[in-house]
Amino acid sequence: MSTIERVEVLITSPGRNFVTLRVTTSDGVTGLGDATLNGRELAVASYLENHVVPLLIGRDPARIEDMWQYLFRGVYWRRGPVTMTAISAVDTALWDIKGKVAGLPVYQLLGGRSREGVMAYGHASGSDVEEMLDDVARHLELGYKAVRAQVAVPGIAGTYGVKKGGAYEPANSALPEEQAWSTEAYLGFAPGYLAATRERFGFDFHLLHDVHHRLTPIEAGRFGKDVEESRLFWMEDPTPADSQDAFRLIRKHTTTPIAVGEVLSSIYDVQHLITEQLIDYVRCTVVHAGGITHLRRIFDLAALYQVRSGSHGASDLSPVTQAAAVHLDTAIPNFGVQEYMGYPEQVAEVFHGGATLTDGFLNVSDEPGLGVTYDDEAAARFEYSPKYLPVARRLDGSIHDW
Ligand code: GCO
Ligand code: MG
Repeated sequence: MSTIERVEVLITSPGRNFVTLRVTTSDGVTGLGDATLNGRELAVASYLENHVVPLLIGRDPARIEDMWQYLFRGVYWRRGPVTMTAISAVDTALWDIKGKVAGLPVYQLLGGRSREGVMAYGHASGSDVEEMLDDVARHLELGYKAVRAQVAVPGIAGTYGVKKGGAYEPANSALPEEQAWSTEAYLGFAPGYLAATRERFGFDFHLLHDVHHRLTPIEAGRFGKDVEESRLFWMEDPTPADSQDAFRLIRKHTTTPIAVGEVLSSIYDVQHLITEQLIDYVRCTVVHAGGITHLRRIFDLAALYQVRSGSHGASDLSPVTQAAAVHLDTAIPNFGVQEYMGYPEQVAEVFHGGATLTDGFLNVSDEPGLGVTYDDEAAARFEYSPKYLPVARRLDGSIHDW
């Protein structure tokens, strides 16, 4: 029997921080898993190094489900983003190994192809409406069929989702940047620019918008109602999902579809959202929601309730996660859309291969496993430095959800 012989926790920063787990078997097969938790990278690295790696050595890499149960139930302290990201990394690496051993791409192990390509949505943003509209035009020219639109709220410094310079990178400083927030200003402004986007470009593409947990349920109900004529593909994270019940109130007021899940890490966090049909898209990801094994379970539950997938795919999720996500998206029946932001240029020096975008659709190659390799020499050139996500304060100085 082949056993797990070596497990390495690799940290690099090619334009942004990434933690990667590499598992090597006694037969010399290696598998990669992403273990990046933005702004909390070393917590996961330490959890892996001190509490997970010693448990893996000598075990059978083929027993993916058993390993998942062992790491989830065996820990006693259940769930939570640090634990679930660590489990994800192990799970993803074992799927990569299984694919290589079988000589098959991971999507084949998951049941094979359900679609020819995975529709991606890109990020259009601007410091004002004109800039955002130009960015939407650029995305449509690039072939995107789905575009997310975000504009800085006038008079409010540092809105989430808006690029500064080349790319959008919210984890931008050694200590958290403090950004301002005004719900009134946002609610008075955002519906107008979404309408302007439809006015200029019509309805022949999918338009998305991220509320980023900023509203109360009743405010979200009003927002959803105000944007109904813009026929959004979804409004994302209209309110924090700490209370799944809160979404009932939003549903009473609007038919705008709802997407939730990027900060959630287990099936229990989305159980009622799904079974009560309080959302339309579940946005959990491979890296933060327990790997391919657990995300498949979430998507299968969602399929029973006509909820589709819409995995988080920001640039703080490594190309290993993107590839794993596209393998899963390719195979599941209830795929919705996949977020795709792209990466800083240097990322391709460290991570080779992975998902490729053509005419708005992502695909993975037929290489065995996930189809991503890690370049140690390149990785060594990019040293880790701590970077935090911002925090938000209301205009009176009190903390708001970022
Ligand atoms: C998204 C997200 C991101 C997050 C980021 C945090 O929809 O892509 O909201 O932009 O803010 O991933 O690490
Ligand atoms: Mg989001």
